[in-house]
Amino acid sequence: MRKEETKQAEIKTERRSEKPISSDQSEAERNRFIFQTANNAVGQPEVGMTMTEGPQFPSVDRRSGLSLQEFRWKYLYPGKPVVITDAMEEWKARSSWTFDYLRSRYGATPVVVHRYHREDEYTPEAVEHMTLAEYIDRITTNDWDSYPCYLRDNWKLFLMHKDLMSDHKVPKYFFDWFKLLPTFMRLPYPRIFMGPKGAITPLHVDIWSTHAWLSQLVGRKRWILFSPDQRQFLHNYKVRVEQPDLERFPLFRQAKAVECTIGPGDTIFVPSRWAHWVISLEAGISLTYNYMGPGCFGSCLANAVQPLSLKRFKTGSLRWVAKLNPWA
Ligand SMILES: O=C(O)CCC(=O)C(=O)O
Ligand SMILES: [Fe+2]
Repeated sequence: MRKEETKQAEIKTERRSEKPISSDQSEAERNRFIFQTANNAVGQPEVGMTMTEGPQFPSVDRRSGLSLQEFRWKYLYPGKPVVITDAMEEWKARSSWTFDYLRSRYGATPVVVHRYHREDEYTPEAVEHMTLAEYIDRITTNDWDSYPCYLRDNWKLFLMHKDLMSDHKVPKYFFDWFKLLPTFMRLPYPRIFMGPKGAITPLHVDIWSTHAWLSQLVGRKRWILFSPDQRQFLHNYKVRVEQPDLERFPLFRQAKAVECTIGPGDTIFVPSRWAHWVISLEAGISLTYNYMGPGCFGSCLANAVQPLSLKRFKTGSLRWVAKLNPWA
């Protein structure tokens, strides 16, 4: 079970391994960028931080009442991110999912959390095991500096507590063509992210060049996104967006980003091959799916028949997926 979890974490993002950050960058410099980043977010200033200017990059569109047709022609087919502010209005999770609620109902559930190290960032080995209640207690009483642990990509909560599945519904915009493939060729979704204030997801593109959507239930997150044509400036996604080492990664200066801050009730659509970097501005909870659709059929199908799928078929781990996937 643990092995499978680690494997999932490994395959979730396509990202080259990291080299240590340059040691001549002082702690203060590193923090300055993070805090500027956090403070430039739209919304209320953080307690204890000084609010600087507004967002640094052009904003991702925020839309409500978006028709399926408009979503397709304006965002999905051209591959343009969008924040949809009313895609989860009817979800039970929209009102019920709070840290207290999840803690009181599912607190005894064992979870695996990923510890972030300054030098290596996330590695498959750096995981810790505890109950959900313990984890929630830690992230609601610590920030990233004192507790750099992120519950990432967790789909087992849904497996262990089937009732959680009915708390959300896939919004009409995100039809997943993986539904038409046998279960062993798919990755298990949905996944939950839960983390403390300041939690970071390093720059990456999503697995199999899938499209993704993520709905925010609790807390705000700031996203910085780069379109696929910016890839040449991203040094194989090795740049730390929060503290870019421009001597090592000089092309990053030329990279053009867009950004948004999402909060409870918002759903972000991240098109295939868009690199993204994410920071939690408060302790938060998100639910996410990666999916196959126009623009990423080739990469998804190529990957779906890779040895990983065959291995999962052989080892029977498809049973987990079959049990989880709502359409299986
Ligand atoms: O919410 C986050 O921290 C990052 C989510 C993400 O990029 C992903 O699920 O691939
Ligand atoms: Fe991602």
